[in-house]
Amino acid sequence: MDMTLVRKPGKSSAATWSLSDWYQHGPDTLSFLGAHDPDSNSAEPGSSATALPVTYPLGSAGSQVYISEYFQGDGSDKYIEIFNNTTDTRVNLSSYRLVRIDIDNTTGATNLANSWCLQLTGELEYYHTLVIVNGGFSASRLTTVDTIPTATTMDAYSTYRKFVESASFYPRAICYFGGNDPVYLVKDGTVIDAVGTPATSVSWGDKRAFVRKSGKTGSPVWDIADWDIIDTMTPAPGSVYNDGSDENAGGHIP
Ligand SMILES: [Ca+2]
Ligand SMILES: [Ca+2]
Repeated sequence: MDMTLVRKPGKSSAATWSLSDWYQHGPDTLSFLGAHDPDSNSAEPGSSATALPVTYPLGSAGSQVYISEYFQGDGSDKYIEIFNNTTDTRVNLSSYRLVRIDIDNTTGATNLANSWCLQLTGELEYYHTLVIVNGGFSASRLTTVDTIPTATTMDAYSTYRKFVESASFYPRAICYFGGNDPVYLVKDGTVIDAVGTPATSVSWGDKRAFVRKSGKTGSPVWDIADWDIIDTMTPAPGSVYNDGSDENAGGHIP
């Protein structure tokens, strides 16, 4: 049997081995190495980052709700956009979480202490987006983000809203990703969508925005071919923000 087995949440040692106690992954799946979450429901917002869903198994692809945009610009100009792809269903987000995994820029090692999980709440109207944005973003640079109505709490019924994370809450926020820190969308304990690649020091997202291509939906394993790539800054030296690179914020064409 050439595969990787990860014991399921809620399962512990048993005298008789049962395959049903284990999630089955492809051979040499290393993303769960060094961490285990005995209860995948234990990670809540504001909790310590000790029960992070880096241990969550890969699930089926997210087609109802998925990540529609990732944006990393200058400084704290960072956001993640979630899209409700259903045509007639207001989705309750309480079964969804966003997870940012901090990866060391030099060694490529996973750093759980600086990673974070955000429990989503409230409802998201069909064909609308929820934008999670770093509280330190520049309103003069991210002019489109600035115009999106702000949800005061994530309990607000959301049509085209942004949720602003605290600017002084590092690392307890999603929008503190660098160029090599993947972001996952987790539903009911399994990863249904991903931006980025785990455990590499190679930068894939620095000063870039990724906009999900029309016709593409969620995928638990990131494929850069599914995304349009936008350079948010001119190349160094003298790198400056590219005006309008956030123009896709808050809207999505599925
Ligand atoms: Ca990093
Ligand atoms: Ca968008």
